[in-house]
Amino acid sequence: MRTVSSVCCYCGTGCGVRVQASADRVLAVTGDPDHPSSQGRLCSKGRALADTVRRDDARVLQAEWRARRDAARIPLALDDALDAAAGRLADAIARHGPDSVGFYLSGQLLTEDYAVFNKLARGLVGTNNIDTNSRLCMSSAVSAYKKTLGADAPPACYDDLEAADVVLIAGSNMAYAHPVLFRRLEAAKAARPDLKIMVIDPRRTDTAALADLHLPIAPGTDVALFQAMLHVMARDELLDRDYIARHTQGFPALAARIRDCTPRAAQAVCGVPAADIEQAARWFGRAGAALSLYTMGLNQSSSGTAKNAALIHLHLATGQIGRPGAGPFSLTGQPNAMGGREAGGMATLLPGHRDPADAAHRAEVAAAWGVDRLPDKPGLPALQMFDAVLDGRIKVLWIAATNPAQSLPDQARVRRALRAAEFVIVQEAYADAETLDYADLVLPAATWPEKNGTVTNSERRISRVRAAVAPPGSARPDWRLACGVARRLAMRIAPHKAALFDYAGEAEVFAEHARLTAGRDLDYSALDYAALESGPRQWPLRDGMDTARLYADGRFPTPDGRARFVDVTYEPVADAVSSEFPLRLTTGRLRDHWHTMSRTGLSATLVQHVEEPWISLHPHDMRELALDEDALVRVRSRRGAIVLPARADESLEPGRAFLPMHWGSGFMAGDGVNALTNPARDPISHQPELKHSAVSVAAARLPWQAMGWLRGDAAALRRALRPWLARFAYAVLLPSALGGGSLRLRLAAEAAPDAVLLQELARALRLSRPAAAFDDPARGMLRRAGLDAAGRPDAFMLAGDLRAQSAMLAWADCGQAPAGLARLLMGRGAAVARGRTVCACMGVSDAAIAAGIAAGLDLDGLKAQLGCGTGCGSCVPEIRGMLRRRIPATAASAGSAI
Ligand SMILES: Nc1nc2c(c(=O)[nH]1)N[C@H]1C(S)=C(S)[C@@H](COP(=O)(O)OP(=O)(O)OC[C@H]3O[C@@H](n4cnc5c(=O)[nH]c(N)nc54)[C@H](O)[C@@H]3O)O[C@H]1N2
Ligand SMILES: Nc1nc2c(c(=O)[nH]1)N[C@H]1C(S)=C(S)[C@@H](COP(=O)(O)OP(=O)(O)OC[C@H]3O[C@@H](n4cnc5c(=O)[nH]c(N)nc54)[C@H](O)[C@@H]3O)O[C@H]1N2
Ligand code: SF4
Ligand SMILES: [Mo]
Repeated sequence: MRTVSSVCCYCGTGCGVRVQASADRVLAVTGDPDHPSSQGRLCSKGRALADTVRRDDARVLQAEWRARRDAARIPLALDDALDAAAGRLADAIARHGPDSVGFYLSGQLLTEDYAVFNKLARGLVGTNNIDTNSRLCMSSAVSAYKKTLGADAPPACYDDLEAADVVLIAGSNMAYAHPVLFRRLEAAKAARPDLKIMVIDPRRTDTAALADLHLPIAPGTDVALFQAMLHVMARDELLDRDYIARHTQGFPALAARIRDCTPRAAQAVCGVPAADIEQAARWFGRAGAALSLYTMGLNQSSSGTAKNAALIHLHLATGQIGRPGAGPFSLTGQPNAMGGREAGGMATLLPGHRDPADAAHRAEVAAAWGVDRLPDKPGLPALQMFDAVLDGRIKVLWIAATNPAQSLPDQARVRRALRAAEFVIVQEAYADAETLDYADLVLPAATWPEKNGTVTNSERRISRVRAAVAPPGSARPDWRLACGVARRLAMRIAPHKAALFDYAGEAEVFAEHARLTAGRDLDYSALDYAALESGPRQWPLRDGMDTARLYADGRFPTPDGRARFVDVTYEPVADAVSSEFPLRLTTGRLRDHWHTMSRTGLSATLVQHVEEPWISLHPHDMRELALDEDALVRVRSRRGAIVLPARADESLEPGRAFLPMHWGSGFMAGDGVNALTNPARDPISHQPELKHSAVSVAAARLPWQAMGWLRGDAAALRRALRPWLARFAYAVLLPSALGGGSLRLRLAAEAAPDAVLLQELARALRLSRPAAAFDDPARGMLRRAGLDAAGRPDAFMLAGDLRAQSAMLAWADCGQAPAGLARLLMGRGAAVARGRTVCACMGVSDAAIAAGIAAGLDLDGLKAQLGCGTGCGSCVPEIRGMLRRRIPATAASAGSAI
């Protein structure tokens, strides 16, 4: 057994982990007390990492390809697959030129992966068509940092959470998305109750629950709010005129612009009381140290760059930057979106924070790589790349470590593009990612914890990622797959370049990349793997020393050393609400799921927090639409529709709706959440407006309903049952912890399926010969339960009549087969309320917590008696919410989960 130090592969907090492993098994993952960014803390996702490590069929274990689109894919030796990829690329380049190739990569790649892909795309293929899912994530933050501060560098660090006396959280639900940082903020607030926290979010999230002031802003209107705050600060003389004069430029134009941006005017746009805007401005303007933390509520917007800039302006205008506790701190989403920005892993960037439009920058990179020149034609950002695939400009698309058939907006269009491409290469680690449906060639990728490399977290800290086990099957690290194709492609199109991809290992790739940062704002050219052995390092390195905070001297990386105010104006969201689409839908994250769930969906612990997708609506809208709790609804936007249950949620304002981003076509009928979302994008960052779509919600009349449950490995069962999703108007496959690991299935249709289809369904659910049955196929009813050889619950189905649902779920879970199974199936058993897990670490349900609250326990009492909240602490905000509301268990399941 050995232990390696590495980093959690989920969010940009970048917590350090220790991985205990035997030859080919990860035994345990714990927090690394020596990691300076996290000091041993992990959230529920980090603690469940070991559960998601798979080496079986849940993984892509070998390469596959298909000769024709209508053929099934067949396994292929890895060498042949790399040859095939090189052959298709060479062919496209020869026939249509280098820009007929596109690379769509991911903020979850390691810096070494980006470095090699970048050299392959720009240095060998000769195209700038290389972009990543960071386009959906961080690109507005990048654009705004560059426009205002002169370089793409978050100026603050995590220690500023404790040093600040005002924290402004905008468009971030860090209680869910950056839980370990939120833990620090909670602790800071507990230690110093006068620390002021403000949250700007259309929803009253668990993050907002910690705030002294919550501004439930109308989606998309942040610029108006920030400009009004600046207006108040100017009016009340809270600006740092001296800082503005000495360290910035462009303020007069902005000052003129905001003269009319009164809080009253902003109230009309943002739906936030003017008095609260005044309050927020005064707190910020009078703060000793003001820190802002912001993420997708600002970035994922058709005015994302303007939103970011308008917030940064508040800091520049008050001199709240470059000091402990002060600064505009954009939190990174993915674990290595920062590394991607450093390595130039986007169409609009080159390595070392360089610009592909700058000839000198191109020449520097070309020289470092040993190639003559880099292409000067601008590359296509993500959405435009898919447009180019659709209209035939791009023939070969290579996708790695991202799942665009779920995560890109306007899925109908994305899927048309994937079908239209001549050749799609998908480099994937997990076997059930939706995008694999469109792959002509599958390359088997190694994943965490099988990869070596580096990542950079939100506070500019570079950590080593270390492999704990070897990859299973033919899977290989992403950079190696890229090198394998690159060498073969070079032999076909430019043999002298083949040697450019002969790296001895990750250390050599990193060294080449790090050299490219020399003399740049992020300079870490002094680093190599040996230097990183002593622990993570925070760029830029000056005289060999880390830098915790940037711009302490008020000098910015612009030609004149001054930061810029940019003249921004409020622009409304792209998708206007109308009588046909009257509701404002926003989308976002849940605490225990990661994106498209290819990994978190495999953990029996993590799937328990929120077991299924639903749309949240304000109770008033539920009444207006005459919807009962959990009624199935059809949600429509101008681009698509999905069917799912609706639930009342007091954390929303009337007229607004929320959907989690996690469920796609691999889990539900239809194209998933992004069937609805809008591809409209910010003109500067090209980031799409994933946070706002105008939608309508109406009851879906689907009277025939069914549910099923099967014990076993949820991933394998899901693969077997996935074809059923397409056969019903509403269908979901839900990995479940019930009975120690299982899959649930929910279906609904306008009319009962015929008897043949029902029997087929029963067979798929292992219920052809059930232990107990209560059938009436003519009326579409089949109620059955089966036992395994040991007499334990194995499967059940309730088709056409769901009355027995909660009794059967309890039966499935408790593992006993009562004599009266048939009675239970008929719905004559006692209904058992099943709790929802709130505390994932200790397995404590909402029912148990509600009972504790009813018995008079406070937070400490609940922790002591039930153990909840004593593990990673990710559930504490939710428990606090329950305490505040003193809500009963069933209502808690409905309301507080998102
Ligand atoms: N549990 C979990 N954590 C994650 C991830 C995950 O998948 N799961 N993913 C990681 C990644 S890649 C990212 S990018 C981050 C994202 O982290 P966050 O940005 O914190 O997460 P989201 O839930 O997408 O959105 C944040 C909030 O923006 C609000 N919002 C919507 N529209 C607006 C608006 O117009 N203005 C304002 N001010 N707010 C608005 C939403 O109501 C939501 O609460 O999370 C990272 N961490
Ligand atoms: N509606 C809506 N949509 C959104 C968002 C939203 O807020 N709302 N947020 C957007 C944001 S911020 C983001 S970051 C994206 C995320 O969207 P995606 O990037 O599509 O989401 P993931 O599920 O993380 O996809 C990563 C894929 O890589 C695979 N994988 C894991 N490890 C490895 C590896 O080491 N190598 C390789 N080659 N593959 C690996 C995983 O199995 C998975 O299929 O979603 C965006 N889409
Ligand atoms: S906060 Fe959680 S998900 Fe993010 S890096 Fe830390 S342990 Fe991983
Ligand atoms: Mo993201």
